[in-house]
Amino acid sequence: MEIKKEKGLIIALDRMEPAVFFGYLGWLQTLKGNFAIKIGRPLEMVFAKNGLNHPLLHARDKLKDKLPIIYDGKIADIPFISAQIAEDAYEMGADAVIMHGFMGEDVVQEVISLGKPVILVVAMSNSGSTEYLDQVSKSLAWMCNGLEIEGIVLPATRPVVIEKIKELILPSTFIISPGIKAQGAQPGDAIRAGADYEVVGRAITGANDPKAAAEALYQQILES
Ligand code: O7M
Repeated sequence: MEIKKEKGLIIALDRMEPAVFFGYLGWLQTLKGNFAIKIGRPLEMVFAKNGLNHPLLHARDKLKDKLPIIYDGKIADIPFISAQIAEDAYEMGADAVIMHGFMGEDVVQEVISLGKPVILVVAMSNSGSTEYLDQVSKSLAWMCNGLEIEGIVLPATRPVVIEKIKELILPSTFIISPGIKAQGAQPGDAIRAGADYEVVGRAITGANDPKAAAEALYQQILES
């Protein structure tokens, strides 16, 4: 499914027991609004460890045409390998893949040549992002403008970075922003700074009622 450029919530399905994930696949189908899910290495590891099929395959079975499925491999390898990883993710049901840009335009171009949506990491939510990655964030944003990048990742923990980079990107590029609650930002912080989506993991997966937590966060996003 297409990831729209409008306010929404991306639920990060990180490390959790397979049975819990299967439960999520049930209630995720019933969400009303602009939601997406993100699956990456933590869940891949859990499923492999338990001898199960890749979580993307399970997500595709239950959620295809219900909400976008994003593969967060934070891909960063040579062009040949990066494109292979992305290709497998798309084949297993990913509607978009997340990759790094610091490897250079050749890698990004090779993944884009698969003809499917790509989201590029431009700055990250951890404080260490300022040591190296932030120093090339502007260049990464400019690179996106010359390529068919659908969306970029910017930190909710540093809204000023969202404001500054947003000025440099094409109006059609969506911004997804993690760092809410568990990492210190408040719901709505990133949206007010110009992000389209907030990405939330533990504040949902650690809640007593994850579905209610997701719906409440989504409401806060809409009101921001
Ligand atoms: O809400 P949390 O802190 O439990 O989870 C945040 C999720 O966002 C988790 O899946 C991280 O891998 C991801 N993330 C960050 O926390 N910071 C970043 O800078 C980038 C990401 C991310 O999703 O990158 C694509």
